[in-house]
Amino acid sequence: MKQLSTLLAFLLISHFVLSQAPSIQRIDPTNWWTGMKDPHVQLMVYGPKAGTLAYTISYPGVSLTRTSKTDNPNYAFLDLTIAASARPGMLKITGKGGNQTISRDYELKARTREPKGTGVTAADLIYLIMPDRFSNGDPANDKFASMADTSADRRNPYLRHGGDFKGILNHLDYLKELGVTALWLTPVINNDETLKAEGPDRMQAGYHGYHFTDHYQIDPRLGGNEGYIQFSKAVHQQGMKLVQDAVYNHISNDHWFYKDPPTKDWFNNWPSYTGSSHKEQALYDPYGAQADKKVLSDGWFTDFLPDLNQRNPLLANYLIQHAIWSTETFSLDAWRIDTYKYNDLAFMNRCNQALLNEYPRIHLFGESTAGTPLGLSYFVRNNVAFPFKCNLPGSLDFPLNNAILDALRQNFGWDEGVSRLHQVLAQDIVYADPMKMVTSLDNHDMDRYVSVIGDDFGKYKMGITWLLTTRGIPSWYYGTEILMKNFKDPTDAEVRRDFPGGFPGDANDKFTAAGRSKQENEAFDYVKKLANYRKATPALNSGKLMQFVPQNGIYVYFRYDASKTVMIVANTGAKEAELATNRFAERLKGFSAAVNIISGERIDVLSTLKIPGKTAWVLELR
Ligand SMILES: [Ca+2]
Ligand SMILES: [Ca+2]
Repeated sequence: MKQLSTLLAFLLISHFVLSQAPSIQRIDPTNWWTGMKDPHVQLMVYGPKAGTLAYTISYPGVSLTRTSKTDNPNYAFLDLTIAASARPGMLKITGKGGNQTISRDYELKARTREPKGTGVTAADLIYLIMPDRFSNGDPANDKFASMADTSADRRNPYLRHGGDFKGILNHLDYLKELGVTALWLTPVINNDETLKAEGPDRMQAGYHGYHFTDHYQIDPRLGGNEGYIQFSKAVHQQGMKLVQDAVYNHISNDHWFYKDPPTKDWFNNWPSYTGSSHKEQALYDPYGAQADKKVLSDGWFTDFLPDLNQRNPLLANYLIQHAIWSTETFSLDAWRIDTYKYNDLAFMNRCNQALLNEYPRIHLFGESTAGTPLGLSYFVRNNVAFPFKCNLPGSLDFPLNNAILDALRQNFGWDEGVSRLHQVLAQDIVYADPMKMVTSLDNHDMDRYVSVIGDDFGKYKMGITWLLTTRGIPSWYYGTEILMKNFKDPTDAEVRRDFPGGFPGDANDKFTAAGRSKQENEAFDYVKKLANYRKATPALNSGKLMQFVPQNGIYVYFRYDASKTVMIVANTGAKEAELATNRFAERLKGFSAAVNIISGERIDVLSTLKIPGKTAWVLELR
C-alpha cells in the first residue's frame, strides 16, 4: 500500500513537472545598449523548459540570427545583431511552444556619457580596499534575513563586518589627501553564499568578495547595483578612477547556475576532486607535460569553487559580455584579473581583446603569482619567443614585490639584499611594457609589509621610496600608510583587519591626524609627500629609468626626462656610508646641486655624500 501511494505521488509529481508551462526567469546580460562597437550580443534565456520554446524578436534594427539549445532544456541562447540604426527602447522577446506563447521585455539602453575604460597609468596611485573591512557607512545593510548567510559580527574575523560603498565615499577626502588617484576594491559582485568551513573550528563568509553567486548582482551588503553606480559617479567626480576585480576562473558552489548547469561541460569536472597544482611553470616549460598543464588550468582552486570550462563557447561569451556589461554599467576604468594563470589562456586573450576593442585605453592587469620575471612574462605581453602569445597589457609584479622585501630583509651580498632589486629590474626586457606592470609592497593575500620588515621605520620609508619612484603603476594596500601590520597567522583574516575609525564605536579615528599617533602621522605624511611628488613629476611617472650596480649595500638609480632628473639613493646598511658620485657621471652631467624633496635640504651632489644607515633620499637635481 505504501509503495502504491509512493508510486502515485511520483506519477502526480512527474505529470506536474512535465505539464508545467515553460517560463523565463531571467535573461543575462540583464540589458544591453545601442551604439556599441561590437553589434553582437548573445542572450542567455533561463527558466523551466525555456529551451523548448521557439523564439522570435521584432524590433527595428535588431535581428535574431541564431538560437542555440543545449543538453539542458531550461536554457536557450539567442544571438542578436544590433544595427547602428537601432534606437534605444524595449524590445519584445517571444517564445512559442505548442499552444504556449510567452513574452519578455528586454531593454536596449542608450550609452551614458560617463567616461569609461579610461585606463590607469604609471601616473596613478591605486589604493586597494577590501570594502567589508574599510568603513561601515550604512549599518542598515550589514545583513539581510533573506540571504544565505544572515550573520555580521565584527568580533569574528571570519564573518562580515559591515563595510560598504558609503563608508568608502565618506573617506574619499582622506584618500585624495594621501595622493590616491584610483580605487581597486576586492570583488563587489554578490557572494550570497552559505558560510564555508575553513578549518575544523572555523566558518568563513565570502566577505572578501571572491565567491560569486550571481554575476549580475552587486552585493546588497555593499550597496547593490544602484549603490555601485552612485559610488562610481562620486569617485569620478573627485577625479579618481575605478578598478574592478574580475574572477573568470571559478564561481562559488552556491552560484545559481552551478545548481542547474547550462551544459554538461560548463565546468571542468574530474572523476574525483582534483585541486590545481598552482605550478604555472608547466605552461611555459619547454619540457612540460600535458598532464601538468591540465591540472594547473582545470584543477579547482578549492573544493567549493567550481572551475569554469572557458573552452565552452557559450560560457566564454557569457563571461566576456559580463565584463563589457560591467564596464559600461559602472563606468570602470580598469580591471584587475584574479587567479589569471589558472584560466584558459586562449579564452583570456579573446576576453582581453573584446574589452580593448570596445575600450581602447582600458587597463587590464592580472594576478599571476609567478616568482621570476621570465615566469611572469608568460602571463602578460612579452618579448619572449613563447609558442603562446599573451595579449594582457599588464600584470601585478610579484617578482619586484618580492625583490623589494628581500632588499629590506636580507644582508647585502652578491645575489642578496638590494642586489635582488637591481637584478629583477635588470630583467625587464622580458616585458613588452614594464611601465604597465602594477607594483606593490603587499596585498590582502600576503603578510603585511610593516610586519615583514620587522616594524623597522627606516626600512618602511626605504621600501615606500622605491615603490613610489621606480617604474610601473604603484598600488597600495589599505592601512599600510597608518602602519597596520600582521602576519597571516593563523589565517588571511589577520591581514584584513578593520581600518580603525571606519566603524561605529571605534575608539580612534585614524582617518584624521588627531586620531593617529606621532609615528602614524609621520608614516602618513611620508607617503603623502612622495605620492603627491610622483603625481606632479613626469620624470617619475613617465620618464626613463637608469640603475647602477649596487655597491656596499648602496643602490642608486635615476628617473629622468628632457626637463627633469631625479636621483634616488638608498643606503640599505645599518651604518652611515660614504658615496663618491663620480660613478654616476653619465646622469649627473650638467648638474651640481640637488634638493632632497622630503627634507627640503640642498646638497652638493658632486662631492662625496654621507648617507645615514637605512636611509633613502629622493634628490631632484638642479
Ligand atoms: Ca554596512
Ligand atoms: Ca581554471
